Amino acid sequence: MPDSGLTPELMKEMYYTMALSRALDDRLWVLNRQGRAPTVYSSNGHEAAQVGSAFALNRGEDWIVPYYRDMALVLAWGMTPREVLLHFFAKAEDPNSGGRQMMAHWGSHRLHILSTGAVVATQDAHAAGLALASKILKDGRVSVAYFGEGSTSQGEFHEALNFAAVHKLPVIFFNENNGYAISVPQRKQMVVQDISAHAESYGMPGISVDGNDPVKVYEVTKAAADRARRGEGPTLVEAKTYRFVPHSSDDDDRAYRTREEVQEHKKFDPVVMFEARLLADKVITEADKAEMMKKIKAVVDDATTYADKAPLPDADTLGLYVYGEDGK
Ligand SMILES: Cc1ncc(C[n+]2csc(CCOP(=O)(O)OP(=O)(O)O)c2C)c(N)n1
Ligand SMILES: [Mg+2]
Repeated sequence: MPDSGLTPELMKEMYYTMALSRALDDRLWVLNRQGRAPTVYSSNGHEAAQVGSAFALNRGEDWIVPYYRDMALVLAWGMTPREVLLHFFAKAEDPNSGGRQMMAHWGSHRLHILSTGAVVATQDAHAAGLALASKILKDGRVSVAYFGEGSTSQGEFHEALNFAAVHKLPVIFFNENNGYAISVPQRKQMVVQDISAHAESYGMPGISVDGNDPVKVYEVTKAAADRARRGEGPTLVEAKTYRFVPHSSDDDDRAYRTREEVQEHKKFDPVVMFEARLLADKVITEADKAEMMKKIKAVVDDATTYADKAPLPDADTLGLYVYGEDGK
């Protein structure tokens, strides 16, 4: 057992969350092809990075500012599968936006998830702003911005890092580097190999970690959160990973990467590898695994049925939150 402070119970919960996310994601693709979920953005392949980092934070108490790739993250943070599917079906009861936001644009007052902006990298500045508020309020919270490597070409990324470093803000910039920005491979997006290299320019630690290993991600994120809570300022974390599915359900990744490449990366599937490790370390047994899979199937089925039956938003509420509380 690694000396990570992770108990077997927590590891089991991490694995359950990763496997749940993968199963929910598989269901979403089916629902999309049936014409029921308009668009799907997946965390498929990113589960270890998202769940490992979430477990290192005060889930539901700290602030996260996710992006569309972060379904496993919001599940780890406390969003329920029912809530996820209510969102993908754009139902009135969707806690993310009452059925108004684009799919996979997360947000929750209850869980301290700042509403996702569609413009990539804006979340970096939002997280720095939240961290500034925490510093002023002395509320002990850490804020975490999650973003893809492609978004680091945006000015906001650099402005947010600089601002956070100057003001020693309790924030973590958490990069999920999957090597592609839709069809654009990293080598066409930037010259540097490691996103973490940017940290040096702004005077903060920058760490690259195997994003397919949830325990390693947990350790690195925990150290960054401890540093932030001690008042020592921000950290840039880069979790190197891969997405196994197209960018979204509207993308065809065969146009820009070979099937052989995808298969090669599947050897490092974070869900499969973590499961094998927990079985080998006897953290879970085959019987535990079978029980978890049964539960996951029931939970995914329940969420689908529940969200399917839930009512759509009333047309009279169309302007609500757009022009003001009363929608006028
Ligand atoms: C400023 C801006 N430019 C372009 C887009 C369109 N867009 C949406 S996602 C995306 C790719 C982002 O790739 P990356 O940051 O690597 O994240 P990934 O999807 O790979 O996790 C682009 C170009 C956008 N939303 N915002
Ligand atoms: Mg990317």
